[in-house]
Amino acid sequence: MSDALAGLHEASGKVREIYSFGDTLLMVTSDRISAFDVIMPTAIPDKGRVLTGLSKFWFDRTAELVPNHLISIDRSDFPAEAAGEPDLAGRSMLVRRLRMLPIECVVRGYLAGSSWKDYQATGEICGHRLPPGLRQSARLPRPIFTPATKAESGHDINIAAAAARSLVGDDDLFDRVEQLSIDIYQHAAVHALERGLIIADTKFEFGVDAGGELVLGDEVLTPDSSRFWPADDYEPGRAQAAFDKQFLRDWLEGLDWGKQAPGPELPGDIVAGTRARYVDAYERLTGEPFDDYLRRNGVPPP
Ligand code: Q0N
Repeated sequence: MSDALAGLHEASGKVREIYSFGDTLLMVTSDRISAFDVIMPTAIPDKGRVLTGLSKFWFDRTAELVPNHLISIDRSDFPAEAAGEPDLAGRSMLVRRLRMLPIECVVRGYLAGSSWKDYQATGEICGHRLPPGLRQSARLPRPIFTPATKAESGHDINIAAAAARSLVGDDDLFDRVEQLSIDIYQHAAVHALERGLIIADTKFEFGVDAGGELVLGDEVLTPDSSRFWPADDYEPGRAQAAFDKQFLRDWLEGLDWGKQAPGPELPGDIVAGTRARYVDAYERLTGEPFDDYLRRNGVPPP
């Protein structure tokens, strides 16, 4: 963290830091990476910039569906304390402070992760009855909304629609959040598939602004908030390789490591290969060379 921001720190996530400037927040995304729920001791250069660039791309593309909290990723728009910090270039979003809804708005288009387990056990996911005979990783007949809350540990806990509704506390607001989540996912999933990526599922967070308007917050449709699968090796009936982390996970699986912190230092080829996959996701989804993003945002060449 830079000294200029030290007194403004508001919250830390596994990967992100939030600094407070009154009515606005600065969300800074690091290059940290987790695998099997453990933060690795070695960073992936530019990962935070890829996530920030993708959020910016999707905020612009979904603004016609819902207003969002992003003010700017341009350092010249940041408060004075932050504007001169070269480390923030390309990895920081100045956003409006919202009153966040206390649910994670998960949308699933495919049968992966916990939803595959739930479906096998009950034929349902989060109260959505699904047709019998679906295979692992199958595309669902339509995307479903499966809200969750965050446990103290940081783990997500799926909750029933009724519980999510009462947490939100306003039936009309809940209905809007559900429909918007599905609409944003649909819009993005169509775009991604045209560029060779399946968005299997994703998580949104919404808030309400000072004027009472519903606003999309957090990061959106990044590899950290979504499961991206390469469309060209998609095959239902088995688990799919994660576009961004599979290379790292495969390497970790070959080690004698108990999946408990601390994780192992990552070798150069694993770092470079993983970085290349994040950059590839950026370039596929946005159609823009990642170097252009770096230059446009004042990131000095290495
Ligand atoms: C905020 N988080 C992530 C909700 C909080 N625009 C904003 N204004 C105020 N606070 C936040 C944002 C944003 N984005 C978001 N923390 C603070 C944590 N979530 C976890 C789920 O509940």
